[in-house]
Amino acid sequence: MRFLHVGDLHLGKVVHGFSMLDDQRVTLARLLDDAEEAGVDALVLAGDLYDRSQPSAEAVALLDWFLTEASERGFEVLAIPGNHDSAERVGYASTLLERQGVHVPPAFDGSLISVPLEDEFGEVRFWLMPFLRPSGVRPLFEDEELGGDYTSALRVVLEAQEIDPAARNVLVAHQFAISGGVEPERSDSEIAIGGVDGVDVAIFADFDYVALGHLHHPQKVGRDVVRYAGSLMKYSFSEARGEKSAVLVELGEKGEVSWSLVPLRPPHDLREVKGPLVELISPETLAKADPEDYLHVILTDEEPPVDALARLRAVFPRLMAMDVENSLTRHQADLSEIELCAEEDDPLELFERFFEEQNARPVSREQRAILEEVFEKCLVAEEGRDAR
Ligand SMILES: [Mn+2]
Repeated sequence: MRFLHVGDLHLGKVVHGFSMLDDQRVTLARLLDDAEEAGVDALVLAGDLYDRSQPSAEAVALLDWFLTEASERGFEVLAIPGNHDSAERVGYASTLLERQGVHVPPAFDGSLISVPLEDEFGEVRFWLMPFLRPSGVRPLFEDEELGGDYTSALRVVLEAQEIDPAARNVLVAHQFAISGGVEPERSDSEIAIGGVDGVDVAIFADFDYVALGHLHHPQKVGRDVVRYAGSLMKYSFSEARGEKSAVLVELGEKGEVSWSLVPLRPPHDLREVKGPLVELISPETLAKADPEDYLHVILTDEEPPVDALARLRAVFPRLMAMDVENSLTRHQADLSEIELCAEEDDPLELFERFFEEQNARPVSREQRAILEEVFEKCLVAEEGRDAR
């Protein structure tokens, strides 16, 4: 049995004003080709299918296309809603979809649906656990004394299912998994659930493979076969370094699990570049990496040209953000320590001190002349008003 485990799709996501829809479609199309080439039996989608609980019509159309295409190529699809999804909306028509080999759980009522798939060694059960919060579990298990922690809530849910530990079982879940108190690596495009959201992977001991969604950086948690596939694409600058992948999992007889990473192939990368403007837009630099990529530019010029943004946009059509990092910005980091006392000081002197704190240099003689003139005019105007 071979399946491809894919993490957070976030269809319809907008990153720094850029819709990811077109790139998501291309990435998914390439993924389907890779799945076909690898000869997989199933696609596992571990939650956050959409970026929002009320996705746009375009995002819905994209998932529609993807599921139809996957089904037409003969893949079984096992999908769960994540914390970004509305479980009810994602579960729409799930009974009908099941007949086409697309398995999505209906709204959670205390029992998990499990999908049996067959191979030469017998049956593999895929357990589909939608994203759960303790508050959603407690009312369904009133005999248990459940607190607010995720581990106990999910343990109760799993213990209530008839899972045969001697058979082959795969869990699909969308939670914040931790192992022995060690927290995995996070990214900025995830939304922290907050509080005691960690789920100890010890409660997943009966599963031969745990296909996780929620964290956007591909990684294992504890056992090698408890994995986050990571997100479909890079959705924040904190993900610029590192690559995205899906996990190709192969199950043999009970106890035999192997896996490898299948790199995802988005049409444009998301990168961070840093340096002086002239260097960043020089032909040499532009030849080294695709200027059509999504970019976060960090300018290091001491005095960035006023038209820097326009010049960057002229060569980088997918410029997402521009920041400046120089002696001035470094200095401003500790500006909060300035103490200015407006009561006692001469306004001009006060301004000079402020200028120096902010710019890390005193006002020049020319600037001082201009300041004197401006302050003089202000004072005259104010006295005039007072006299009236
Ligand atoms: Mn996510």
